Amino acid sequence: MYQGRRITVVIPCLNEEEGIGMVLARIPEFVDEVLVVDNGSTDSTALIARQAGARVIREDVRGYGRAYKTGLLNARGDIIVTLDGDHSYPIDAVSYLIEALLHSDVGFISASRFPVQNPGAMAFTNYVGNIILSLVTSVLFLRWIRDSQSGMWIFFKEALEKMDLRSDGMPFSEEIKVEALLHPEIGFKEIPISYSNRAGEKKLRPWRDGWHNLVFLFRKRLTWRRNRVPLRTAGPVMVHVQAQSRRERE
Ligand SMILES: Nc1nc2c(ncn2[C@@H]2O[C@H](COP(=O)(O)OP(=O)(O)O)[C@@H](O)[C@H]2O)c(=O)[nH]1
Ligand SMILES: [Mg+2]
Repeated sequence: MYQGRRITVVIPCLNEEEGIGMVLARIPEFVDEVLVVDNGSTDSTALIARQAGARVIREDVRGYGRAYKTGLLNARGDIIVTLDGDHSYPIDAVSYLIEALLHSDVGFISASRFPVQNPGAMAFTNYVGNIILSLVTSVLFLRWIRDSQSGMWIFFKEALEKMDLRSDGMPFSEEIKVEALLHPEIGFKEIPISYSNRAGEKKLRPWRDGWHNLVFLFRKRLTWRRNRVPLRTAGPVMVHVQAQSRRERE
């Protein structure tokens, strides 16, 4: 519990046995629930996570977005914090970022890895790719975003009811930010964090994933419908309206 709010940390993991133990050991005491979504790992990620006290949820269908969808559906907290299982995001910043969320007027905070504080932590190809994808996102959706690919987010769970999240793959990261950015009732803000070298082997394939993420942004822009949910409507009604409009679209 943090100031009367239940906190859930969601971590998608695909073979992260080298990092997950270090991540879980540093999760603050006030976190109520830690969900590790094991995306079909063939190493001891699940075992290490269970031993460290996390709830492990198995999701056999591969994909970063798919793992997140499963984790978020199972999250019971009022506030959700996400990060990678590779020990690259600053766990020590969790309390500070929750404070920032509670004291801001937005429902979604993304932890920005820019400006880069530790140049060795991000390969040059990834750096350039991140800049291009963030610029394209900013131009397409007419909102400034510095790090569209960050995997660390802090948000009120109720924001999920207002989102239309479709990607099962790496574009999920940019998609959730675009949904928060554009929804007038959520609100979006970025706060810089320090980012470190990942432990274990990289899962991201820069060229392939970069290209998919770029194409996804254009498709998202073309299918985006403004005000598809009415403003100032209560949660359950909103879900209903959103479900209707989604059916209309199909
Ligand atoms: N790329 C990828 N990552 C996954 C998948 N399922 C879970 N993950 C986890 O998602 C996080 C992000 O992947 P990572 O390689 O660290 O990407 P990067 O941080 O963008 O370089 C890691 O904790 C992965 O273990 C998947 O199918 N693909
Ligand atoms: Mg990572």
